[in-house]
Amino acid sequence: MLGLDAAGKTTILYKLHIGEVLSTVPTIGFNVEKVQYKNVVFTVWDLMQIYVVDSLDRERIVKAKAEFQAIIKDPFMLNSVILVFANKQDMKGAMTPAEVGQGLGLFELKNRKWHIQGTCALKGDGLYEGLDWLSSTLKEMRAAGYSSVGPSAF
Ligand code: G3D
Ligand code: MG
Repeated sequence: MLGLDAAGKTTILYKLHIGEVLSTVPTIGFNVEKVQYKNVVFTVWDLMQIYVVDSLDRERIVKAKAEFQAIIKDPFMLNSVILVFANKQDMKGAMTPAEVGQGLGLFELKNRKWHIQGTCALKGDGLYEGLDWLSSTLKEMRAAGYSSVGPSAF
């Protein structure tokens, strides 16, 4: 999970580890390298990337875009699926998920599986919708024959 400082990463991880959501959804297990959700184990570093954006911070979206584009163009990231959390949707004046997607250059991405999800990490809103997308997308990819995902030359 990546994103600029104060985007909400720690808050999201807190919610997913030990927050109230976890106590009501006991099927979730998390550790640094692997995420298990609905019987699908995600190996975080090779299958997916979660990028968190502070939707309130219009000034830093340019910086967030530069960081995001550098990450997803890394050779090790070329086949990974990308989930973007447009966080802090509870705040008045926040960019909509579509505006965040525009700001990051998501809509110009070719041949990548991506999804943008509005979230409020403080309440946990949207986090599970995002993980549901990852879960079903990774299942589809496995069904299509990807046993592991990485640069095709390897
Ligand atoms: P980071 O780990 O990406 O650096 P944090 O970000 O999770 O530490 O969050 C930075 C600040 O944003 C924290 O505020 C946190 O409470 C707040 N925050 C995170 N997610 C949300 C959200 O969805 N809505 C709102 N309104 N605030 C959020 P503090 O005051 O503790 O620095
Ligand atoms: Mg943090």
